[in-house]
Amino acid sequence: MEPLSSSFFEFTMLKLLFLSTPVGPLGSGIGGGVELTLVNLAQEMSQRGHQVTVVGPEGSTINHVSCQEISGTWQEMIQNNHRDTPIILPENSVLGNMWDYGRRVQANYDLIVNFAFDWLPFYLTPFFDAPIAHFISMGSITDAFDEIMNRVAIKYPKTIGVYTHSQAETFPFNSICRILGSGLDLSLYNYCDTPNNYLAWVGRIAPEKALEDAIEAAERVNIPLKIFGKVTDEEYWQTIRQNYPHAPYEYEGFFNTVELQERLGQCKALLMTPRWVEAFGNVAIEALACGVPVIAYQRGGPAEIVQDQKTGFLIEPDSISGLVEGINHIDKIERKQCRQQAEANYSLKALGDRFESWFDDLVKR
Ligand code: HBI
Repeated sequence: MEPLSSSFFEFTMLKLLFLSTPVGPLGSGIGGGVELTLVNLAQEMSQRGHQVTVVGPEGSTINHVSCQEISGTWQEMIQNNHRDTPIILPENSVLGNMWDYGRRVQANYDLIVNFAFDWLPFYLTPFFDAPIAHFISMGSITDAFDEIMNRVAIKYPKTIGVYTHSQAETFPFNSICRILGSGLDLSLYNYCDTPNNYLAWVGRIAPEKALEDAIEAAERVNIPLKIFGKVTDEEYWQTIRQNYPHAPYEYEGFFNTVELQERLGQCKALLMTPRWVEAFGNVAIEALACGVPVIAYQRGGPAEIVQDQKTGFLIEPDSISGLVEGINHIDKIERKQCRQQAEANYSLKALGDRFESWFDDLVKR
């Protein structure tokens, strides 16, 4: 007998309110990978007939989905905090204002989805009538924040979603997280079979991403490194520039998806060198979608994405000579396999299916 196809299971159409990250407007790139995940998911859910409204800081933009812009002061990036940093909210906080808006309109929605990696939405959860799903985009950073997430995880099981197992393992509530992965609109990414002799590095330019390791590896193999992404820590970037005056790198800037994929596709490999447990690494699947193999440290999200020796290389963490070895063997990887992996695991359909069934479970309860 044929197995039941997934379309056999009909989901009820939902009214969804997505509350974005408060670190900057949606579309600016300041919010890193979670911006891309939110946009992709909002568009896919709308496509499936759900009614989606996105709430974001003033200046936010998203195509084909209604967007409510909220004024106020942006939230500081939490990755600059230490374990014992207390919770900080600025005057006229955009995060506070976004959640005030959510409270006022909650009766019009079946489910609120939080994309902010911040204390306030977790603290507010019991005060809301509407159910709230929290999609968290980073690993554990501070004790105070872990504590409030843990309370929500225990009181409202399965309402916390994460990208990967390794990300979940950084939290005390790892066993009750929903693992959701990520996905892309693959039709926007062109497969490129004939790269130039360039390496790529993509991400927010900040210390936890350890761009300096990629630059050092590029210098040793003497292949130009193209750097894509927003500088979110200017001091760090200036230090890099001083420390590597002769390395063959070029800073290209921050690009939208269409422009990025065109440039990224022409590179021989993507280097991913995070010092921390990267929750996922959307840039890894963007590279794979273009046919670009990924050379990544074997920790965090990239270690769950890259198929070692098949779609890239997993390297001993923090080893520059490991990166060099990966680069020297890059021609052993078939670029077609990379695109195929993206199609199998990281399509919009795969992303939509995982989130839709999560939302459906939460609304039914
Ligand atoms: N910091 N305070 C705060 N809130 C966020 O939502 C947040 C952040 N830092 C980074 C971040 N989100 C995103 O870049 C994720 O993609 C990691």
